[in-house]
Amino acid sequence: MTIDHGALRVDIDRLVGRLDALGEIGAVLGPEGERGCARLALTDDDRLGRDLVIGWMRDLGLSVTIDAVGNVVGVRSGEDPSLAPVMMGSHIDTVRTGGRFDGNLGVLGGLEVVETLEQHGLRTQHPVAVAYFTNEEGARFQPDMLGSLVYVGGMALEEALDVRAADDGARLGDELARIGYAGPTPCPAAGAPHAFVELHIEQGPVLEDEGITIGVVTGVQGISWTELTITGRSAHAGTTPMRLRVDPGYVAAEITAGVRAIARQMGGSQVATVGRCEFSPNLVNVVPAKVTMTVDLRNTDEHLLQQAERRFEHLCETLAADEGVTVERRTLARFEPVEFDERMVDLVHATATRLGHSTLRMPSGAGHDAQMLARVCPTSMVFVPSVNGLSHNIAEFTGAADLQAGADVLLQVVLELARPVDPAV
Ligand code: HGY
Ligand code: MN
Ligand code: MN
Repeated sequence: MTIDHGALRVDIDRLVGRLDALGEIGAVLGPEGERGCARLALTDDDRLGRDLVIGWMRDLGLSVTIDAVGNVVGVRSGEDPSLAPVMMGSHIDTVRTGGRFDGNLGVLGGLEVVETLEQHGLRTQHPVAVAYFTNEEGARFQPDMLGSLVYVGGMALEEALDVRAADDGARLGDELARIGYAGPTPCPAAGAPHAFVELHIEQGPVLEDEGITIGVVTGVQGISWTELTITGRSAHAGTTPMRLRVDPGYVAAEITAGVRAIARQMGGSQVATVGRCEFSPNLVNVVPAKVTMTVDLRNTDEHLLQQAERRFEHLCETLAADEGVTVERRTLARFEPVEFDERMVDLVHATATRLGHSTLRMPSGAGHDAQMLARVCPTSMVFVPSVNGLSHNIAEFTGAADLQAGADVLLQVVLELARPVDPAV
């Protein structure tokens, strides 16, 4: 039977149906009708989401493996089993104020590609795989992209299993066992995929601002996460003169403003964020004893990111000396910028153009599992627009037409890489 491979398109209603079903697990409904999602890694909701997706994988006849850090891979056999699979994938864990598309689209878009191939009885030379990786967000356990980092051999399994959760101190390995996802498959993975393609929402405003449908992702910017523990001296808020205070709360505020100033002065792609800041004892009439906070610095250029890190470090040292506090630093994540394989980027670009979509080559501001898979195989990403540029926000949204465009590009890219057995028309 001959099939016009180039004319194949995904079933957008089926894809949106799965996105909605998965989005109901850990659903967070907002006052304006926003429909977000909170499924922090290795929580009971994460387990429910994992179970649901594995069920869909098995319904599609995929052979499913779970590895020792909880990464799940479903494989559709190819004509030549000796060939490495073309892999699609992303993550299904979310941040606490997450949306229904971040990560989920890359996994469920991959399942939709598989189901479209099944539906048309289309066989491929290479096996085709769909994966979801553990703890991509890094919201509960750091670093982010932990599962895919272990998968590619960038972090030792034992080290990953011993990571403690930022919220309740739970050990990652214990949580993995508790939810039943400490799998038997060894990691790092025995062999690398033939190629890896990740469909993802942009999570920023660029595509929407420029009226572009497909982001052709050229790489991922560098990430530097630091946790600071600032220790001062708790004292009475009423009786302690300002000149006698050793106030970590003041230092935390100066660091928050200071890293923002560094990013503003450096310009370009430099960004700086203080996302977590916890006072202790956190009481209205007590000069704090201690503050724990995080600083997230990113830049597309490694040298500029190092420059931002040096300026941040100098700021901490100067404030500590002036106020008399101690500042302990702990690196939570540090990844250099990644450039994707030029041929893969060109393939995404040519495919999106062939399908008639507007395109823009762009780096990713967010971290993704693709930046880890790029260490072991040719990798690229397909972006679709985020309404109002919002993500890590329960108002995150991408319309069906853009979802369809992204999934169709994914389908055609994977077809090109996996090589159909049936002759094209
Ligand atoms: O932080 C990030 O960029 C990703 O969402 N983990
Ligand atoms: Mn993501
Ligand atoms: Mn995210």
